[in-house]
Amino acid sequence: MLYQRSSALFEEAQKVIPGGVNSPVRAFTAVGGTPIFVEKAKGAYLYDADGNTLIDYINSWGPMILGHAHQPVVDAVIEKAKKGTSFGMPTQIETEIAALAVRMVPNVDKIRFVNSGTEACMSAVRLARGYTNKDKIIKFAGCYHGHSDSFLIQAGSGAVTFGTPNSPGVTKGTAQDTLLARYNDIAHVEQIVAENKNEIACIIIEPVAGNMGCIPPAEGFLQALRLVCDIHNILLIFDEVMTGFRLAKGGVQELYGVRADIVTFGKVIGGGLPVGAFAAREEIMNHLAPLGPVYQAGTLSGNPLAMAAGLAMLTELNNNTEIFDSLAKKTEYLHKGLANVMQQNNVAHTINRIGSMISIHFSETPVTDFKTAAEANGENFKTFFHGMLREGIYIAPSAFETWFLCDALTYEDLDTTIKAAATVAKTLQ
Ligand code: HOZ
Repeated sequence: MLYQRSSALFEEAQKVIPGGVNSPVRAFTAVGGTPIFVEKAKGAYLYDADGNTLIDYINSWGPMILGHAHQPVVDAVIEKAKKGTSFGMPTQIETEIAALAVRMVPNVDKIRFVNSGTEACMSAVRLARGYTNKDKIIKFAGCYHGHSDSFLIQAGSGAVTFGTPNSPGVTKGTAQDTLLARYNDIAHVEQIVAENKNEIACIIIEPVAGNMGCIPPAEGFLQALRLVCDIHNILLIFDEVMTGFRLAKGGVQELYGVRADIVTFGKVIGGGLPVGAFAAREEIMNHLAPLGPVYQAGTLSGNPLAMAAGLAMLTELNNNTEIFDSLAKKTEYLHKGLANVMQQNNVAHTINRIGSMISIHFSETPVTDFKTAAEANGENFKTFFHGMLREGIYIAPSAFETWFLCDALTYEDLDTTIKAAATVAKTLQ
């Protein structure tokens, strides 16, 4: 495959955009090489600036669960755009998507739309602090809740990919209110809670972690967290930016039968347009301005194009919940195929999977938290990434990310992917 045009475009971009990208992981720094510039995408395929076709396992980092340029979503956006693209005033479609979202998700009465997952998590924590009148929060090492200051403490995703899990620019004052726990380690959470009695407003967690590769919660872990929160009057925030409307209609709350106090969304809820949201029971949400004292606002919040894309997407997922099962089956098929080729070539590996989220760590031991994810063989990951790319398969350019499957993928695509992995596995240690 040739990347001449992508290389030239990257050169140009670097002159006017820091690192040539608007989000760091895209720069390929972690795996080396030149980022691929996309021309267009349709269904499960990306078409790049050099005329290459790639099977896409990122799907814009999650939103495109039905595949790229899905016709009902595209049509909804075009129709809306003809009527104006932003008003900064209420529109009926905001109520329509809000009503649908709160019907689909358990334990929430009201939802507020924002523009990104970062904004959703940042606002959810402010709401939790305002509601409980407490300052400290617990987050988990390797979890990523966007790039707002409180969360850039041992953060996953791009932050750890670039070796800055604690970013310069975050003040000591902010950092001291973020307490750090080990994922899947309830004893550690209990210890931190005991050491900070009556000071913790909320525990925020990716209930299925997706920013250190894919790491599902250990059995009983989410239930135990719920109990700790109930006992100590702490709000439990599920960051479902990746998992919401992807793993099930009602997300992880539905899948694991565990209730969260506040849930944050992004990605799928916007149908590929910039949308985030946070939702909770009425008594919590009513603390938000204009009803309550906790301030949060945005000119483009509830933007009509974004709402139209999100509504078309959620409507389809609500009407056809079989998609979640069919995606899970495809992901299981891919898992088995990849595991087989790695075993046949004696490559140490761990594949974690749940629903349509999957990732591979080149590790002999189970990957259950940030430490075990970070101990995996990074060189093998780089070789694997570039090998797959040469074979026409696009996976995330970092081991600290998850692959997201889309409904447009066929079993033929999956077989092509497994065949590619068989070729690449021969080059791994
Ligand atoms: N941090 C994002 C994924 N976890 C990457 C977003 C992007 O580069 O588009």
